[in-house]
Amino acid sequence: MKSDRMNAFLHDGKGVLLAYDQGLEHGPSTDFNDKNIDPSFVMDLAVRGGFSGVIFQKGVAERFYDGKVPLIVKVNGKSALVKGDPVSRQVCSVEYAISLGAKGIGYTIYLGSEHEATMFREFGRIQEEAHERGLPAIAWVYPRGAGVANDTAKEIVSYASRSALELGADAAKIKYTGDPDSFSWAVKAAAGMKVFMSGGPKAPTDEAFLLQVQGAMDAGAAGLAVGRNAWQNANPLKMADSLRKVIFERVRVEKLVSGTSP
Ligand code: FBP
Repeated sequence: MKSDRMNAFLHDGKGVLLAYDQGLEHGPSTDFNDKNIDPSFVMDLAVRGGFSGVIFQKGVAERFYDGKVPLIVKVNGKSALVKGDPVSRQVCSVEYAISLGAKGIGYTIYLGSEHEATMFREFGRIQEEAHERGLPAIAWVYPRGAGVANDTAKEIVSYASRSALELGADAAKIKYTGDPDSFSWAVKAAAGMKVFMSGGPKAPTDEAFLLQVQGAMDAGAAGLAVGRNAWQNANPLKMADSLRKVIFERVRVEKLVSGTSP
């Protein structure tokens, strides 16, 4: 039966994780401003915003992780500069991530890439090592490459969550399909493995983003792993507060927005 390795990141089975590896994945000029380019700003947001986990690459963890929120170290990564079907290779060992304080190991798999076999094999090794050490292996499963036409289609997103299950992940971070109905199929495909909605680029309004999160939760997600929609927000603590209400208390977004939430 499934284990409770994810418990370090969950309250009543739900969690909200703050992701900050975009400096490598996208480059600082794409996503950062004068405030959020400083990893201390995001570490502080993770603590004061009540996040259930924070996600760093090892270099940021080494210098900025303060131990106050459970840590996930992303152990693979790539830049946005390489073209063609993506491959993201290991850049940090499980052992080293643990020495930095990691309570979870993160790994991105580009499902459908011509290099997926490389990432499957590497994730397999990392997942086994993480489990031997009692840590969860969290798979970012992003369908991508020439063979993937629409990475938010129901059949593609459910393929992502199911692949994470089959590959032994304790949780999968997947893109939102756009509505609770179709996302619930991706949750079902995960067969009890925890599913986290991936935040994505900043939504036009706070309400629009919160509605996506609500939709994912209505569909049975365990929570959210968010980066840009949190630390790019003009008032990130208020956004964090709203996310906690939607995820943990299941306050409806309409109530939050009209200011009549309990
Ligand atoms: P966001 O909420 O900012 O989308 O962060 C989630 C995340 O998975 C990050 O961990 C990662 O850096 C980024 O998205 C990758 O985005 P993409 O591959 O879609 O460009």
